[in-house]
Amino acid sequence: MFTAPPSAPPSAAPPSSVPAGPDRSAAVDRVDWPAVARTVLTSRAIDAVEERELAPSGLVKYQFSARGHELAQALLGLWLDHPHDAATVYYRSRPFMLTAGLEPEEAMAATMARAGSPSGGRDIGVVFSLPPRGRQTVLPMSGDVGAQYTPAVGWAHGIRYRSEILGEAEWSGAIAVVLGGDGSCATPGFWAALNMAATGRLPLLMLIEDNGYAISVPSTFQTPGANIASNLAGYEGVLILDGDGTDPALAAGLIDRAVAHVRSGAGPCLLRLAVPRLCGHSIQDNQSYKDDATRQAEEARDPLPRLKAFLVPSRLDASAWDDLVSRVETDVAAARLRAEAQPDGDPATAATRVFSSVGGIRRAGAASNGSLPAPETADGDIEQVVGGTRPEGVGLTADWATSPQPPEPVRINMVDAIRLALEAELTAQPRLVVFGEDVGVKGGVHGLTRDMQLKYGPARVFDTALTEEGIIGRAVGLAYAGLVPVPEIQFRKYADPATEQLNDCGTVRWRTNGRFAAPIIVRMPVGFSPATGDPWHSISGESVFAHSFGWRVVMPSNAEDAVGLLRTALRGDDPVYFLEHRALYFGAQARRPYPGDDYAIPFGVANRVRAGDDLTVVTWGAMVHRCLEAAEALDREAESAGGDRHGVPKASVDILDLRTIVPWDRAAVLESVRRTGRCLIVHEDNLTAGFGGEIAAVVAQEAFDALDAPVVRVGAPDCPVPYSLALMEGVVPTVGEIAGRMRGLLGF
Ligand SMILES: Cc1ncc(C[n+]2csc(CCOP(=O)(O)OP(=O)(O)O)c2C)c(N)n1
Repeated sequence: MFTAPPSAPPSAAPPSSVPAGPDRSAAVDRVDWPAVARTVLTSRAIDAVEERELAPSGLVKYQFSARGHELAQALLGLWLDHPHDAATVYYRSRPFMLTAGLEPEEAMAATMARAGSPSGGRDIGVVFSLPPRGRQTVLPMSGDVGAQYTPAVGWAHGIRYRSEILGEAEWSGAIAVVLGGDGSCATPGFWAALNMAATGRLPLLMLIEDNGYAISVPSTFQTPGANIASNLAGYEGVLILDGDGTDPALAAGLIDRAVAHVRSGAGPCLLRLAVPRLCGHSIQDNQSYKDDATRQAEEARDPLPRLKAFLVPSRLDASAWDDLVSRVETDVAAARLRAEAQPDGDPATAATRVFSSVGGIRRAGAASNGSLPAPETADGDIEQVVGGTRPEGVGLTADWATSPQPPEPVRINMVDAIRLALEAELTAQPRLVVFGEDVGVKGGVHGLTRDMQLKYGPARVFDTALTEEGIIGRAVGLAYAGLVPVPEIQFRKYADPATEQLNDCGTVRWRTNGRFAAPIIVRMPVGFSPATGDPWHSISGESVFAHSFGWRVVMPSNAEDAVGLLRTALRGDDPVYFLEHRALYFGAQARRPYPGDDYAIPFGVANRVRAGDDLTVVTWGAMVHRCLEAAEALDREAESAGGDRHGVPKASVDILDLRTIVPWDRAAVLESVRRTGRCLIVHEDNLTAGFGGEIAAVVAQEAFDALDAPVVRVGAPDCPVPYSLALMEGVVPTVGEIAGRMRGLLGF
């Protein structure tokens, strides 16, 4: 039976005492209090303009105030003075953004969706990111509560890697910071991050701004006893601090202690600061769930009058305070007019910057292994300021080799070929790291990373905790820190818990208007195994990935292609799903000679694995081999019947292995269909909304007049893959079924 927790929000109240620790009262004297006051007042003035004028008049659609939260954030920003400090934030973090260098004009341009906002009007105005402006970098946040945590862990890990493994002294002492509310403490991202930071002793500061509510739901629903700090008192490896975020001296002391702890390399810290939310969750929220007494108690804890009382007259005389107030009001009013006068973005640009401007597909002849300059975009902006290797000009390019070099006579398994390619890239790219569940000591559940840790060390090839959200979120943060992360998801189905991070990763470039990128290469086994199937390990599922934004989707059918495509992925600027078919890891059909340590294949170029004139077959992954077998079965039939319609003892079937689903080679498919007049699409993913539907639609639209027969798709029925091999025959397309469809189309 559901039992509601007590509805009173005790977390809104500050703790009665400050936890023991070194005396940080000296911190108070080091604070630039006029700067703190300016930030608090500026944030308050922007909120006032939006709440009273811009939102009611419809100019701001999503209005989120930070009233009550300002002081804690304004203080924290002062401590982030290392050039490689970075933070992930949330929608109530505008005061903190002002400390990072966000201008009031940009802030209001953002909420009014104007062209001059950091996202160019693409994202909600309080969903922030900001490349470094002499202060902390603000990494792209997500609209998903809790999704901000694990990328911050990745940045913390990146600091450790760059300072200790790459020996870049300038990264030493930097920290990662993440801001979140009390509601976010109930999310998987929070726990994954806490766990990873604590087990890795990573330099991460988690600031929890506890205002007692998540929209209307009191924090008693989020955390037992409503105080995350007291619950975590025994959590090993994390310094837990707790205090009143409206008390200037106390908050400054706690922040000073928290930052000093994390900077010293002693490990992460969680700092909970109790703050009042002096507004609705957003402007639409009338706070009907708070009674008058609660609201009065919150008003009594407003940090602004507390700050004034703290500063005036002992640190600032009254007239200086008044001057500051009126200057801020004048500045914000002027900034508002400038923001309002900004144009809207150009609709013609709305769908740009989804992928790298070089599309992850660099042409042969580009610099072979040197630095690449950041490309100029059409409007003259420099693209990709943060994330991946490109901004620092240290990335390698993939130069296309049309034929494998050097030719090796020995055919090897696809699993070994992928291992060799990964090792070659680990050697070539010191920033590349490989990680996931069991990939370290064990060498992966398929042995793909066998001995890799021995060769490259535990800093470059390592095990992770069992949290897919954590694996991908960490990868995203590592990519922001300029590394080349190659996370492994143990099986396709187990990417499910990481869905939020995966989807958010794909939209980073677009929603930051090209400024940030998170090129991560996610390897995962997919599909049935030759020994058995099952609903958990045997999913193919590429169409779901193809439907998400900003991802390249790669699915090789043999060892040689796997090497060439993996190299392109590892040297590109876009996130890539690299789908490795389980039946092909050790399957004889997929064996090829190792094509060499420089071999690369461009994305979006299909491979004609069999040439013919009467039927086009479009396929990928393990189905390539079944289609070949089916065509060979037809050859035998043609032979015994005395030849095909051309009198040749072969079925004239053109088979295209797409190799990459995003992008897919439309030109090759259309050229073939225009020649053959018939099209069969074969995939292992289930039929409804499978990628075959996309191809069929394009063929119908673009080559309708060339078709002599309906476009036919073969795929799994809409059910999971069964455990029994016998039952599996009824789900995964068989050679017999494919041959039957070929026969039907050839005879149409
Ligand atoms: C994953 C997810 N679920 C639900 C929401 C809708 N939502 C937006 S803010 C919010 C409350 C968050 O509260 P808290 O973390 O305490 O921050 P506060 O707004 O109180 O500062 C909810 C439920 C969301 N954005 N993301």
